[in-house]
Amino acid sequence: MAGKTHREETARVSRRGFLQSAALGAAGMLLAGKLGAYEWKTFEWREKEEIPIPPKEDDAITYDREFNIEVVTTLHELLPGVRLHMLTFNGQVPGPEIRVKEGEWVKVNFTNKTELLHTIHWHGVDVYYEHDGVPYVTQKPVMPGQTFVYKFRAYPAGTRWYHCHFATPFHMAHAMHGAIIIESDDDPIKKTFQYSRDYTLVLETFDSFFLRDEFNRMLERMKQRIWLMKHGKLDGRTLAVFKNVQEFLKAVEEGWIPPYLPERNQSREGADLNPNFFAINGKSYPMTDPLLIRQGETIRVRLINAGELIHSLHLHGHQFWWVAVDGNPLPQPIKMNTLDIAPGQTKDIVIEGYNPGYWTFHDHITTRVTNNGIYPGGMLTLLVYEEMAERDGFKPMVSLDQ
Ligand SMILES: [Cu+2]
Repeated sequence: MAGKTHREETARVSRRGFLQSAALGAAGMLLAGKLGAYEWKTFEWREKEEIPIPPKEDDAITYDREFNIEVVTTLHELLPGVRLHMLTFNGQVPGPEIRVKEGEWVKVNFTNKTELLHTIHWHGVDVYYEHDGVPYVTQKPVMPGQTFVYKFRAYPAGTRWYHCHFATPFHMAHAMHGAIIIESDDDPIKKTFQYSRDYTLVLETFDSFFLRDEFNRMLERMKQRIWLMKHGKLDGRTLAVFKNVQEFLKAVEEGWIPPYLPERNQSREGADLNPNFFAINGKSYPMTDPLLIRQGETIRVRLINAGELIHSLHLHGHQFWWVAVDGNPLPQPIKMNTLDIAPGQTKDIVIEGYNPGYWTFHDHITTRVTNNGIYPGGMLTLLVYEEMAERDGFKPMVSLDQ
């Protein structure tokens, strides 16, 4: 054991204790108190508390938290030499992480600084329906230059997210997304695992060809719109909003032409998305940030699939605990090493630091660990043991001349 620190030796012994406890079954629970040997139990479901329906507008409400979010066009660097024009929130990829406490009243001033229409949808948050961000259905789209104020009570606790809900492929292909983490003092995951670090990984897909083509098309449409406005051919009906189905049908009967009708000679614009770049928090490997852990430490990792594809995330050298889906704690934690996550979903995992090293954590669908087709890249990061990184002088890419 020469060269091992007391800390490492302690962790090794506790690891043995963990293995013994596994072998002893229920009796082994008496050895609890060390890494991995916490009590295995079903999460206690919280009593259903009375949640007031958020009022539409109420001067009596004091807002606990206020945020400003702007949609802007950003030249974002995924990797050295790979810079893509994207629509972003506050110029960041992903947008700013909003962290609030469950029950807090939140106000978000959302300003559209682009020539397109946008909204924000609070994905997985129980908001009043007029603040849900579905354009033409529950709210008018936020027009260029306009500000819309979203107001909601943060509920329920968990890993949730927000994104633009102006759901054309063009908007979905961009980076108009971010995490909203609603914290709770009653969080069963925190209580059970006592983790010391809390990571958020937003999983993203980008089609560089699609983005470029769509931006060019947008500029073309802007030219057309300016021409139409100059010639008085752009009126209110072009961007019509109807209050209900009856009103919509009446307008069609009276000769209003729905904008989605295909023209006779129209070719298909906006082919299917075929992402060639895959990112974690706005960066592709090797520029992805590593997950740092220490031997004996427990960390929580919140995964948010903001892209268009299903991912199959695999961690090397460890079994982790899957603890929550869509922000909500599972009835009990599940031990695994490969976790699938569908578009729109969030999943939380807990990793215990029991196997020092540099371990990859990546999408097991191998076309996603590439940058424009070249391996290694894309949706890949490392679980890095900090004490080793400090000793070695951490480099994210492995040196081949060892
Ligand atoms: Cu949008």
